[in-house]
Amino acid sequence: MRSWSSPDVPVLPAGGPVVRVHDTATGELVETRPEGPARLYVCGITPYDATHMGHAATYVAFDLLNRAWRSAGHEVRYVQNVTDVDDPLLERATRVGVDWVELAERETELFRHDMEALRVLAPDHYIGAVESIPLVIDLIQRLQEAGAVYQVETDLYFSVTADPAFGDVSGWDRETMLRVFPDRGGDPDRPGKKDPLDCIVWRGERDGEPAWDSPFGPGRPGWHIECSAIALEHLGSAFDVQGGGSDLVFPHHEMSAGHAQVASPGERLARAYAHAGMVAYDGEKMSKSKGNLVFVSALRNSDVDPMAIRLVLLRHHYRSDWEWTDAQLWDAVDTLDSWRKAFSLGAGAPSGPVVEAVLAALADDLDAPTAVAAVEAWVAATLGDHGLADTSDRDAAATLLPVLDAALGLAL
Ligand code: 5CA
Ligand code: ZN
Repeated sequence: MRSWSSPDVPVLPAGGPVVRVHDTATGELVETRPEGPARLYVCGITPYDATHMGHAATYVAFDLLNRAWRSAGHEVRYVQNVTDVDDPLLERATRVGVDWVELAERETELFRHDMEALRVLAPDHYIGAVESIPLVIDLIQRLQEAGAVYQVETDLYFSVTADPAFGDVSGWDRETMLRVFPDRGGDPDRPGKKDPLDCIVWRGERDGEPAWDSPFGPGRPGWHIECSAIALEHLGSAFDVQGGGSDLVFPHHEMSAGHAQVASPGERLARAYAHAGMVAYDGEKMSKSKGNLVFVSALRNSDVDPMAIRLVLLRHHYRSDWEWTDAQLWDAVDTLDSWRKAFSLGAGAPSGPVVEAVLAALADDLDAPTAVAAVEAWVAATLGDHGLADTSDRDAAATLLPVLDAALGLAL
């Protein structure tokens, strides 16, 4: 499917440091050591509603990783999916009386515009679930050959016990898995299942639902296998980072990793699993199902500077859970005003240490708040807290602006 247009990224003269990210599977910061291009898979939207600030925060987080790798001199191969057929999308389409294909296309198009406005670099491969059905079928057949698939009525399930490493991505115990599973698309109580945690890989056709032919009868892909199949096809196994929000740790990333590992024993899906914190609004996780949403497109339509939205997101560490408030947006608008004023002077406080601090912070588990604080300190010194501006660096703006653009995605 069509991706969106990437903004140009200025090429920085000095190479940035080695990039470290927090890996959920080990609970540790790990150094990424890409062999050839750095390979990144980030779970994409289920397009039944517009992009909210939670989505935006997650995609901006992994955009920082993409940018940090580029700053470190790596090429990046970036893949993202679109879950363009799944239960929530079909339910919403039925409820509002629109064709599910139309709904998915409309919301995906809105998402592309939101990503462009926020200067999120586009994936090289932007792949829908529907167009990946042949890949899903192949992967299910490999799982069948490994004896990891069984049938319940017209549905096919993946046996989690077939994966000796099951549980390694989340590190969760069985009790926690069982508690969370039903809220995240699982069906632990379905009669006929071998293990309550087994997940659907092929859902047989139901009345009124779309279905595609397959060797297992008409139906559609399960959710987790969609991401395994797309990632393996476009990145291969043991790619550098799989990313998504922390609500995907279990079951989604656990199961996707399980499918890949059982299909190719001894190989892991990703080397690191990175997760962004949840953005809340009005006291609860922002979610399409709860409806407590702040949409990127609504702010864009009211002429809010998308760079101010991006700055609000950057001021929170990607791994923290936080709550969106409008006050943070107005504060970011004011901050950008002062930044633009400082940069319009051309000269300013010494820029070298700021460049270093920004690149070091982002390479250190995408620490955007520390990077932003370094810029704020430079702006304060340049504008002069007490009217005594420090303008000792004649080329400060010319040095810093491309770094803000390349590393933070902020074009002023
Ligand atoms: N299509 C699947 C992934 S394959 C999906 O989870 N779609 S989604 O539209 O529900 O979410 C898209 C991305 O936004 C996921 O990475 C999800 O973890 C993240 N996300 C959803 N809600 C929030 C939130 N409130 N805060 C931060 N990230 C969120
Ligand atoms: Zn996914």
